[in-house]
Amino acid sequence: MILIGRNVSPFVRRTSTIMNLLDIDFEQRMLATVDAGPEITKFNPIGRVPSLILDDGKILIDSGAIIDFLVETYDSDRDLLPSVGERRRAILQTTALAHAVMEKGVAASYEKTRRAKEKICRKWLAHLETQAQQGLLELEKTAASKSSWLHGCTITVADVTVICAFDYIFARNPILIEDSNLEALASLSERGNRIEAFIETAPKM
Ligand SMILES: N[C@@H](CCC(=O)N[C@@H](CS)C(=O)NCC(=O)O)C(=O)O
Repeated sequence: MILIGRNVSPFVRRTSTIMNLLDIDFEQRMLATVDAGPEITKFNPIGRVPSLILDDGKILIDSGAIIDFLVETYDSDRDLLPSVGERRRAILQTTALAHAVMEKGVAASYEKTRRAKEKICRKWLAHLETQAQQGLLELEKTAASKSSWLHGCTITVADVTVICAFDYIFARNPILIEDSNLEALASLSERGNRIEAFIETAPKM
């Protein structure tokens, strides 16, 4: 299988980390949306990453759809995401919130880096940053109320997504983390980043 995209993208990183946790053998093509648009568009008409090229040539797009396939195919015990029930819903809710933090963090980063300086809309940027920060504060409450991983004593898709979201914001917009008191998230990230699956995907920002 071939994963398209670099781990500086939190969406790509959550996908590659899950592939590592599931011991999947894969090649990763480190294409960046900023300078490899036409190449990336071959695998996703919208030109976004990640995409996953399967061994039979089929292509999956969007981290959520890719992870759904990976868990269904390679996680026979459904350790990363149960197939039914209340715990599944709780994991998906935490994952959705962390995914939204990623979206707002990436949008804020694009506002700053992909526009001419005089065209940056400060009000919109502040709005995006507030949204990312509110999401992190809510995730902090979840993390602070748990003694182990976010949804039980084993790591799940929620932990992976939260850690990738936290690390992305910390790298791109550290003031959002420093301004909040996110000790439980910081300690979750520290714990995750000691695992080989995360060490291998740590982005070089
Ligand atoms: N919902 C998608 C979001 C993917 C996404 O927005 N990726 C960014 C990279 S961080 C991208 O490709 N941006 C380029 C663009 O939107 O033009 C997912 O979860 O995979």
